[in-house]
Amino acid sequence: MQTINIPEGKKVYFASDNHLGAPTIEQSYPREKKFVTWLDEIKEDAAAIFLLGDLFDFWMEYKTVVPKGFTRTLGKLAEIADSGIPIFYFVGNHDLWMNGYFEEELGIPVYHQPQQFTFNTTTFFIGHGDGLGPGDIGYKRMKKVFTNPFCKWLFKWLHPDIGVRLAQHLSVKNKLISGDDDANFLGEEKEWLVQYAKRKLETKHYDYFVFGHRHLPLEIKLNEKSTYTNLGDWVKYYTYAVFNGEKLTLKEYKIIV
Ligand SMILES: [Mn+2]
Repeated sequence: MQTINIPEGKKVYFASDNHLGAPTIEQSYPREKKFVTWLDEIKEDAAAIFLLGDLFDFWMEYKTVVPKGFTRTLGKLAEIADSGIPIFYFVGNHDLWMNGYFEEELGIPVYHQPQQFTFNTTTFFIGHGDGLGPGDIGYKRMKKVFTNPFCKWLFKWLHPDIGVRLAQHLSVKNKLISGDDDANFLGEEKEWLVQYAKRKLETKHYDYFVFGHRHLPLEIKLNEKSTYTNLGDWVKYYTYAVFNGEKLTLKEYKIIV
């Protein structure tokens, strides 16, 4: 559990699921430009920035090599982190092979599991949201392969030009592997992150649950005091959440870049 004090007038920002590089680097470039413009804007009053996964449609770190591209995003994150604004990264199912680069190069801590945070006195449960709760079964099966040490070792020995291209192809083409079901609201009873959050609340209170992964902007009251917010995405919705020290609000970034 980490506690962050939010000074008067400052805010905490949340965004997820940019899927940079998909379907191609060129085609995702306008989305990247918009995201970097947003980062540039929020740094003015950000007390902290949370990126909740799938920033990249595919990310792989070899010992001395990372994928090409995303220079403006990485540069902007470096600039903001260097200015003293803490940035927190939670891996998504598309970029779970992060292995030290963000920490060493950008000074950004990377989490592979959901975490609890307290901002002033408000409690948050934060994560990407993949594989939590009931359902998402095809993806859970694939995640076992993705995180298997032997599979990771095998993949690493493919030449990056082959390995990265193969992974990009699979990521864009295969929804079972990427774990992205069609993003339609299933109804509260079937939304597994709602079920997951409700179960969590049985043992401990949180004011807010914030996840990505669904690619659907959602704000769902779980009970009188708790809310589940899904951040939507930066592919279709360009949505983000902002906490002003009292309340979390879901917003749309409307600027046309
Ligand atoms: Mn995603």
